[in-house]
Amino acid sequence: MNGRSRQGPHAGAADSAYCGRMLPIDPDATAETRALLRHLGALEGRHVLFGHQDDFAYGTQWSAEPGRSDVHDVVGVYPAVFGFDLGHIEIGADRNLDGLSFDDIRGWIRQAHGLGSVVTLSWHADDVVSGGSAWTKAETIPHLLPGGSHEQEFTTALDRVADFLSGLTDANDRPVPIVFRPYHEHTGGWFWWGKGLNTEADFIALWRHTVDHLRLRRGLHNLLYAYSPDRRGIDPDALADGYLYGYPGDEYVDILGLDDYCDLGQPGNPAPLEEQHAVLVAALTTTARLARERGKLAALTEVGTERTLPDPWTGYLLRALMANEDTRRILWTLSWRNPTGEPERAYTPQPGAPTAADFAAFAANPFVLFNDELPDLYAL
Ligand code: BMA
Repeated sequence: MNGRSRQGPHAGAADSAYCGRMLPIDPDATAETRALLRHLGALEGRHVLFGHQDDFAYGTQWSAEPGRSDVHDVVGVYPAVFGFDLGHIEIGADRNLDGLSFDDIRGWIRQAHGLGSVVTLSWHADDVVSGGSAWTKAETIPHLLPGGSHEQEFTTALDRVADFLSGLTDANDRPVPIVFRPYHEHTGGWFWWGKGLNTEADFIALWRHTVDHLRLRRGLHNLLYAYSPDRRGIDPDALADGYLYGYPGDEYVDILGLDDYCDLGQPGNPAPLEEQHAVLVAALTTTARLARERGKLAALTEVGTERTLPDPWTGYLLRALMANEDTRRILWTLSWRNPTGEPERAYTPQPGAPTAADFAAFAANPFVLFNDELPDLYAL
């Protein structure tokens, strides 16, 4: 049961700020990949898509139940964007870093695409130099680049990513368009590719090398590339400069993303809530403006709405997304995963949870699209 509006979006490509001319960085992108970017561009300023990480895989109180979704349990519809993570594909593992089998992930990607939603993949890549996790704090990048001590190992890692991505096909054997979001949150110092551990030039070189490898050497043409710095590593008084730290260039990025957990009432942030909200709005405004200046799309590629807020969805997140003309151009918002048995770490509510009614109100807002209200994002 849900009280959601059934009104579909009324956007057409001709109404888009880009008049339907927006093109992927890959001149050889598949027709469906080009269509996805164009159709997303046509929704800009009119709607925001709701996304959830690992939505089909498990929820706070279940795992491996085909067709189940915490989001669906609460609002009766699936997300418009599905995120999954490739971490551990680079070491040739059968399961990702959260224990999900890559065969299952491939199936969920097909399922999400078959429903007409957007699929985005992040990559918590291990540090192939030390064998440590993505959270290894070492200057790893120079060892991976051409001429580096682990160039060969890194080529193998990239090839394993490419092998997985090239196996993602739909029911007609066409490649599924994927928003690939590697090396996320690089403005923070917690991943081996992060700021403070490497030079900015090396981060840019890593990004470009990765895109070139997938596109030119491996011939993958079903990818849109999303760049996603984390707000925590960006000075709120110098948002644009901080955002662009490590930006690999307009030829290497399709979507300007932002990850933000720190401006949403986390216990670790001592600033009054309204101040935090203002920073969230400013960060989204900056992201969308920088995207527009470059003819790119913008998205809130990860967000952590705090469960302790009274109305985290309508009163906080949606208010920020609808705050002004710029924030309204943020194309999607993706909530992170709901680990089984850990309700305190869930980023979307359970039926009956204190914030479930607010989540349903968020879903019912005509500005917000879930799967059932999407136009055909892949129509040629
Ligand atoms: C992080 C946490 C980790 C998880 C990783 C990849 O943000 O949720 O527990 O392993 O994402 O999903």
